[in-house]
Amino acid sequence: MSELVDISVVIPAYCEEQRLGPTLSRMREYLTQRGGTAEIIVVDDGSADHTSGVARESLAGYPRHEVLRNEPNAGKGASVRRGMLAAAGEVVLFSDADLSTPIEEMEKLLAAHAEGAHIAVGSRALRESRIEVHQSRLRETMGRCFNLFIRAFVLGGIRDTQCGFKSFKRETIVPIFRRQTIERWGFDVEILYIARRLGYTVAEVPVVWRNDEATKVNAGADGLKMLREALQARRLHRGLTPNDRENN
Ligand SMILES: Nc1nc2c(ncn2[C@@H]2O[C@H](COP(=O)(O)OP(=O)(O)O)[C@@H](O)[C@H]2O)c(=O)[nH]1
Ligand SMILES: [Mg+2]
Repeated sequence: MSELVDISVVIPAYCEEQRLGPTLSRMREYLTQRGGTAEIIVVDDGSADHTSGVARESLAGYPRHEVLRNEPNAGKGASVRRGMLAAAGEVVLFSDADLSTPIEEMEKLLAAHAEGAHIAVGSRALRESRIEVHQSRLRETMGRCFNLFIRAFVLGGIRDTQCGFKSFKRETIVPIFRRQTIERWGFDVEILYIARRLGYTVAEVPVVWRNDEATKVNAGADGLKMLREALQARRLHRGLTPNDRENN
């Protein structure tokens, strides 16, 4: 691995030639003005458009960056896993390509790490969360139902498992992401469940959310599949204990 940096930002991107350019410019600008060392990793997930080209162009000249590409499309979960395992940050954040949670919200996650959390997850479901642009009514309702189900049957204590803005301290990354098996939308629940079994502390942090209406998620079909995957994750990892942190 290359030398460590303060923070890595991993962006899974599937057919994002429209949204990725502005996102990367904003991230570059923000990370540059905040100082310290940072790297940006884009994982182009077998996009049929110019996602990789846009990523390379937008990141040209930025000191530390990487554009990885899956061939063919493998899923958001698979892409996040690949980026996380390639990252060199003391803290590694993954963020959606549409910046629905603005990049400056990372300071709130970093504050949670500074207070001792191994993992910090952005949340749209806390009283202090600020939803400036909502998802569709249907999507929001399905998200609520999904979270209720997850809370009851898989992972108590976390109100929003699905926000695409989560950060991890270096030491947790290999133990968690090497064990991740779910390659599509259900992966968030799996990595949080593994984290819980391994005894890592997870802080749920209220963030700003400005929904971008373009979406690749199909609330019905993907939602059902995610429920199945969450139960599968529980079955698969329920035997893990904190002693397994070392054996991965
Ligand atoms: N790697 C990968 N990422 C995807 C895929 N579909 C969507 N994404 C990424 O996942 C993130 C969230 O997608 P988005 O369509 O905004 O979902 P929504 O905001 O939850 O409706 C974005 O960064 C997308 O580029 C996929 O098949 N593979
Ligand atoms: Mg989105």
